[in-house]
Amino acid sequence: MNGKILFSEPPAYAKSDRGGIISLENIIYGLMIAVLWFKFHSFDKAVFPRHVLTLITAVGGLGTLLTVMAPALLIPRGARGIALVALDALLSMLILTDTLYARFYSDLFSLRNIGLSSYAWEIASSITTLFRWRDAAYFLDIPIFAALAWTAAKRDAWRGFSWIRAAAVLVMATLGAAGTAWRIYDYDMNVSGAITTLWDRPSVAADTGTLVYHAADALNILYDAMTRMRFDDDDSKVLAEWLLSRNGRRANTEKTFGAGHGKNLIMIQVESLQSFIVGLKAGNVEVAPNINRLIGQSICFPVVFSQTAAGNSSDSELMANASLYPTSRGAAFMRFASNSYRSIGTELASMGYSTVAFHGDRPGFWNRNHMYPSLGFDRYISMKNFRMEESIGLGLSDRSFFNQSMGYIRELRDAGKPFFAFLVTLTSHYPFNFKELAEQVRDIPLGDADETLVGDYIRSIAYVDEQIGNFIEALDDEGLLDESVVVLYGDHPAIPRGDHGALSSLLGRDLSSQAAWRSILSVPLVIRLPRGNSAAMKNTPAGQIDIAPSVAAIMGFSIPTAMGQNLLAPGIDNAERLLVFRSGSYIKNGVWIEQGNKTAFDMRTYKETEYSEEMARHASEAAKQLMFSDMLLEGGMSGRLKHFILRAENK
Ligand code: GP9
Ligand code: MN
Repeated sequence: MNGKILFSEPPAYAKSDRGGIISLENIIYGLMIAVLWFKFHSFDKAVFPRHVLTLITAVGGLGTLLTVMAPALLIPRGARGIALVALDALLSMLILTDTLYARFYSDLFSLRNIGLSSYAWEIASSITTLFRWRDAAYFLDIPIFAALAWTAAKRDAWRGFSWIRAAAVLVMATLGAAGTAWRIYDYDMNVSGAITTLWDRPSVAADTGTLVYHAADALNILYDAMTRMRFDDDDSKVLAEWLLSRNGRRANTEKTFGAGHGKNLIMIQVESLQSFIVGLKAGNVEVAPNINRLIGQSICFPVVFSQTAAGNSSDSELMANASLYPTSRGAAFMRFASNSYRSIGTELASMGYSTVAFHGDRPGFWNRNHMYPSLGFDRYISMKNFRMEESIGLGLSDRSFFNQSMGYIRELRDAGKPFFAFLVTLTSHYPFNFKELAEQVRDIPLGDADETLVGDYIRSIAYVDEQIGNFIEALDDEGLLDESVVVLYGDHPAIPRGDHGALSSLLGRDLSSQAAWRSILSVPLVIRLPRGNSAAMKNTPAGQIDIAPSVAAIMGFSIPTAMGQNLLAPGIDNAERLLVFRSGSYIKNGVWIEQGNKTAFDMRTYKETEYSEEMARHASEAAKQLMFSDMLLEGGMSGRLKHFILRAENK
C-alpha cells in the first residue's frame, strides 16, 4: 500500500459532499432528528391534551434524541446510513407501540415490561382493531431517509473517523444528556418521587414529553441493574432457614385457623382510611356507621401501622397480598412485576379458587396490569372493563365501583367455584374535595374542621363508608356474606402533618408533637368470619405486613415467604416484636425508634426518650428483615432461592 493512494485527495464529487458543516451527511442527520422530534411532539399533542411545548420540554426531547442518535455517527461509514435509518425505524416503532398502549390501556409502554407477555399478547391479538391507517404516517419518512442514505453512500458522502468527529459526537451526546437531565431534575423537584416510581406513566409523559419519559424509564432500569443486590447460595440458604424458623413458630393451633377454608375471600383495600375513623363521631354523628357495624361482627385490629413507602397504595397491596416490605427504591409494583410471588392469590388459585382484582383506575396505574397476574390474579377488572358511568377524581366513583363489582361477584358465585375478590377503592383519595363528591356527601357537623382538608377527608370517608354499607348489604342479600371471609383495611394515612391543627380539634387531642402525630399513622384491619364468628377487638399494635399471613391462616394455609406474622397465632407478643418501616425505623415495646436521626418516642407518654445501645442492636435486626425482603424481591423467587425455600418449607 503506498502513501500516495492513502493520502491522495478524494475525487472532486466526493469532496464537495463530505466537506463543511452543510454536508449531505449532516443534512440527513439534522433532518432525521428534527423529524423524529416532530413525530414525538405530535404524539404528545394528540394523546395528552395538557401537554404544552415550552423551552424545557423542547430541550428535554431534543436532548434525549441527541443522546441516542449521536453515537451512531461513530459507526463505520459503510454501515452508518443503515444504522441511522434503523434507529429512525426503531424510535418510530416505539411511538407506534405507545400509540397502541395508549388506545388499549390508556397507558404508555415501559421497557421494564418487555417479556411480561400476557398483556403484550392482548395488544398483539387486537392489533387490527387498535391500528388506524393514519398511524402509518409515523413511518412515511423512513423510505425517504433510506433513499437519502443510499444517495449519500453512492456519493461517498459518509465521513470517516477523525478525532474531531469523535469530539463533536461527545459534545452532542453530553449536551443532549444535560438537556434530558435538566428536564428530569426539574420535574422531580416539582413532583417528588414521580420519576423514580413512574407510578403514572402518562402523567409523567404529559408533563415532560414522551421522549423524556422513556429516557427516565431507561435510566431507572439501568440504575436498578447497577445497584441490584447480589447474593449467593449461602445467602439464599440463610434466608430460607430464617423464613422456616418463623413459620415453625406459627403453631396454627388457634381456633380461627382454617375458619374460612373453602369459603370465598372478599378483601377490600380502602383508600386513605385511617384508624381514628373507627368509632369517630362529629357533633354526635357517626362518620363511618357501616364500617363500625362491620367491626362489631369482626376481629378488628384498630392499630395497624402503615408501612408503605414510595409505592403508596401499591405497597399496601403488596403487603396485604404477599407480606413483603416495599422496595428500597422506587415501587415494587413497577420494578418486580415479573417475579413469581407466593401470595394469597397464588395459594388460593392453586387450591382451585377464581382470583379477581377490581379497581376503577386505568389498568397501568401502579403497573397493576402487570403485577396482578404475578400476585396470582386470573383477572383484573379495571376502568377498561367497568362502564365509566360516574367518574370522581382519579377514576370510577366508589358507588359505581361497588355496584358493578357486585355484578361480577354474582357471576363468580354462579360459576360454582370459590373465589377471591380483591377490591381497591379510589374515591376517598387526596385532596378529598372532588366536585362530584361534594354533591353526594352527607351533612356532618364538623365544627372548626369544616372548610378544611380534614373536613373534606371526613366527608369523603363518610361517602366510601356508605358505599361499603351498600356492598355488605348486597353480599348479605345474595347469601354471600356468611359464605365468605370479608377483610377490610386502610391503605395508608393521607392527612399531611401540616393539617394537625384541624385534626386535633376534631379528635379533641393535641397532635402537635412528633410522637402524638405518629400515633395516628395507623389504619384499621377488619376481618369478618362467616356469621361474625370470633368477633373481638384486638388492641395490640400490628403492621400491614401482617395482613397477608393473618388472612392466609384464616383461609387455612401459610405463605412461606411472608415477612409478617399471623396476628391470631397464640403466643405472638405484638408489643415485644419489631414493627419495621422501610426507612429502617421501627416500633418496639410501645417506643417508636426513628433510625435516621437516632431519636426515640414513647408512644404512651408522647415524650422523647433516650436512644440506647439496645435500640441500635434492634435496628440491625430491623435492617436484616428489610434485607431479607429485598432478597425475595430482587431474587424474584427464582432458581436456587426458590429451591431452598421449597426445601425448607417441606422439611
Ligand atoms: C391509584 C390509586 C391511588 O390507582 O390507587 O394511589 P395512591 O396515590 O394512593 O398511591
Ligand atoms: Mn392510596
